[in-house]
Amino acid sequence: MKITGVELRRIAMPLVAPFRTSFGTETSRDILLVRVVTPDAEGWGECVAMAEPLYSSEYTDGAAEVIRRFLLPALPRNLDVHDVGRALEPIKGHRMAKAALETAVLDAQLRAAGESFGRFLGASRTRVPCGVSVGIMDSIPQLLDAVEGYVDEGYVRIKLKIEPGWDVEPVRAVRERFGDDLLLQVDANAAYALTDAPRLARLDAFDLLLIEQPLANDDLVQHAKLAQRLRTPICLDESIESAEHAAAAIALGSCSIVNIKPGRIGGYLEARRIHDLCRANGIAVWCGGMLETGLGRAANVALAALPGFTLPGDTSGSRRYYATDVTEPFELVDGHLEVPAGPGLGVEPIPAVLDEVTTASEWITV
Ligand code: NPQ
Ligand code: MG
Repeated sequence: MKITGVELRRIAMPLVAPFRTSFGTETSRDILLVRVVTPDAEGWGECVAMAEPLYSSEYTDGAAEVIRRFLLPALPRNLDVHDVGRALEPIKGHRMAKAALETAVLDAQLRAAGESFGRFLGASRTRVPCGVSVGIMDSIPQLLDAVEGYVDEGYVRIKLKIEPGWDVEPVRAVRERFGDDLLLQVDANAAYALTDAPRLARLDAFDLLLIEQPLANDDLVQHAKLAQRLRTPICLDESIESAEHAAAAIALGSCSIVNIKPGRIGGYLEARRIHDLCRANGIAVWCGGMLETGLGRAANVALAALPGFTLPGDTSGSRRYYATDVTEPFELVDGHLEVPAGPGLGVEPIPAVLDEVTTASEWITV
């Protein structure tokens, strides 16, 4: 496949409500979209980097810069998506930028071949059960109202964002209000230290599916120590940036579950490798989310349909985050999203919506 050119497009997507985590409050997403154009087809990749480097070291402006200055010049003239990872390997890090570019190449290649993401990746289901991530709120009554709304919409699993000062009480309140059958988990986004183990052990009383990323990103050894002191399974998110990190975490006993976010680990091919590795080692995986539009969501839903994804993901419906999505909205049916079956991502940006949210566009001839 030969790439003629690439568009870097920036869109501004206001969130339906502020989303507060232990690293900050987001009210709007500033998203970089990569459009790869070939003679036969074009493909889209959504970069999951945030405007500021708060979740990871990457950020939107930096991702655009590394794509235009280093990644595009490193791509071979004639390429297959399987060559992209190796071609980009000399450039260190910048996995979210690499993932966006590789995904756009993959989408173009699959659209040209008439094959869907799900089929290419090895999906074993036509729909996936969906969970929702619920931000930190100002009060427990406000949290209970939010959770009730999501339960009523059909979400099959609730994830509560936690931080020191917002952990045991909100979890207890949700468990008491919605009962023992609710699938419930928490995500700390690295807000705790190993010295908080006694506090985190109090969460053991609430029968959580998992606690996600309690400690710092680079602390696999401390996560292994924490795992010895908790009954609640530890799931890693930020710590796992590659299949090698996943292998190290498994060997050390740092986690028993992995959150797979293709952006964080450099793309869907690496995501499939981590899926395969975890499956072979009896480690459950689930698909994380980064407040994607319908473009990123389509690919995530396809990935979440692989057989090793045995826990519901943060693959929420479009309206969880956006009043108007850039594609046809993803809508929950009976707590599930359907895996798109059309070529490539199986969804298209709606031109009028895309133009309305676009803040900048740059065409690069390759
Ligand atoms: C997580 N996602 O699992 C992330 C964190 C996160 C759905 O909880 C803008 C862009 C805001 C990316 C807020 C969910 C974000 C973001 C939170 C990612 O850790
Ligand atoms: Mg997380």
